[in-house]
Amino acid sequence: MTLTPGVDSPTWPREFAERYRAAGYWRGETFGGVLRERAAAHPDRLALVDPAPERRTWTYRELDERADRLAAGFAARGIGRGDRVVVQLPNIGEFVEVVFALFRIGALPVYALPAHRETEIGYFCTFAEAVAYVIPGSYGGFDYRDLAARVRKQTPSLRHVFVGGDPGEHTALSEVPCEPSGSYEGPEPHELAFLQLSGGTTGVPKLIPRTHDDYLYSLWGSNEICGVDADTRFLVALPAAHNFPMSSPGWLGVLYAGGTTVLCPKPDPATAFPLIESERITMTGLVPPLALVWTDAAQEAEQDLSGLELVLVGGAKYSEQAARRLEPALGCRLMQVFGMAEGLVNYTRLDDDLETIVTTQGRPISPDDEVRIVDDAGNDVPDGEFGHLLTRGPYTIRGYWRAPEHNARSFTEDGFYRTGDIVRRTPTGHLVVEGRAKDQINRGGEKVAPEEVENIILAHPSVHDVSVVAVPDEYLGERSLAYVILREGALPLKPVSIKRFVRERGIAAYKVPDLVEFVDAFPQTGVGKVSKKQLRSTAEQY
Ligand code: AMP
Ligand code: DBH
Repeated sequence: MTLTPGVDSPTWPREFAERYRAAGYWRGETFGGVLRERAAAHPDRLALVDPAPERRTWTYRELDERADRLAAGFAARGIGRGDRVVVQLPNIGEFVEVVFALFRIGALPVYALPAHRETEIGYFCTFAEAVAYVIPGSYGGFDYRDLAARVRKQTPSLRHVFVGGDPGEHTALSEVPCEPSGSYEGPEPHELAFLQLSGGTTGVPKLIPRTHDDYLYSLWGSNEICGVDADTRFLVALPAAHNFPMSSPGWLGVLYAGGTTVLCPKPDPATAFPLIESERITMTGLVPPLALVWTDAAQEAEQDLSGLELVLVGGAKYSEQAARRLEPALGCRLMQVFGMAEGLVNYTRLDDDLETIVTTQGRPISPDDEVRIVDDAGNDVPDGEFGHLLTRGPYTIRGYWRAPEHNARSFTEDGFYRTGDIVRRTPTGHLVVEGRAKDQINRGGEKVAPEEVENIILAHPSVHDVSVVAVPDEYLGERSLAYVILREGALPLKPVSIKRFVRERGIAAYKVPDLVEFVDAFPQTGVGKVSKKQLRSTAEQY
């Protein structure tokens, strides 16, 4: 289970690491150490609020102590430095306790989304050789304990399942904490802190290795840009495991600054607006479809939303028209954010003019974020023209976890990450996202890798071939459409039976195709490959 630096996860060449340290970006801190320092500096300040079903709160001292006791309990069960632990928790206080406990002992959380099912979880546990898996009991109408039992059978490395709630056949998280004995050695700042998930373009999701040094820089860099400080009261409206609400500036950024994080169980206005009023929320982050819903709902809201100072919108393209409506409707500032779990994050700035805020997706956090915009042949395009976005910098990974072949395609030889996004740079250095070259569907911020869904549909006995593409959608931006060719002689099928087949395989619901169409053949490219481009333009008619 040992990790080999540079092999399991490619890292920065030494001269880059030295430069990032010398520039003061990498401060030599760890997550566990930061919480300890904040708890010492302001023990009684409120760190965390979990409002449902009854309001629970944690001061910095309480969070620090909880993390310590939980860390000691994990260590006593043999979980240690470098071990991977799949954490699949919704927006509940246990999420924050668990990840800080793991940070402290140097075990690596692998952040699964609550929507993930057997296909994804089984893969994460096997591929990461996870030793433990943390779940809620039953949540949102789904029983994660059954899922864990099935995954455990197929994953020899998995020794523990911890449950926040009624544990059933597994171990209750509440039984884990014990007296801290200081028997473990914490991680070094340059070591991995966790594995984040990529939206992906391939058959299986990629794991993104982030270090304490690099991720902490993205946090305090974001805090400076967004004006996060000890008075910030941040609402985590999106799933807490997602990179955007975690780090841009997110709940981790807010804890770094000594502010207060409030976990929102659901992102709809009926749940979020009362919390904005009662918890005096000042800041939150939303994906574009949610921002639209909030903008509309604010007109008739009975709650006092006047405490809200800043709303960040990102994850998918936010239309200019929608962006113009947000500030007047919610009575706060808007900031667009264009980021990726692999690293690079761009923000519009608080002092940008309105036109820049509503028409661009911002500029990078760091003066040392290198951005190249290139044509198909890899040559830089003149400023102002569209091209492929490549990037490298102090918080952008140099490669995915254990994926050398994929890394050879996704990174240039000199370490630039090929984002797959098509962008243009304005004279002020702001980026405008024009589109995407990668094979991915962005369903209102939730990313779907067509190949992953295609592989599942191909397993259907009546299916000869399948191609999954994006269809424009007014609300989500994009939805998914599966073009299916049936086997010769197969009985006709209804779209719903394909959807049911995918769902029954145990996969996140947002990956089930929104639409299914049966066709006789796919359009081909010159060399006889399926032309996704042409399929997409056919799909535009939807
Ligand atoms: P991931 O790599 O899964 O973290 O997803 C990051 C991707 O989301 C980016 O590469 C973009 O394709 C997309 N994305 C994120 N924010 C924005 C935004 N503000 N506008 C357009 N696309 C975005
Ligand atoms: O979409 C993303 O992955 C994303 C969007 C905004 C992100 O990772 C981020 C900000 O940090």
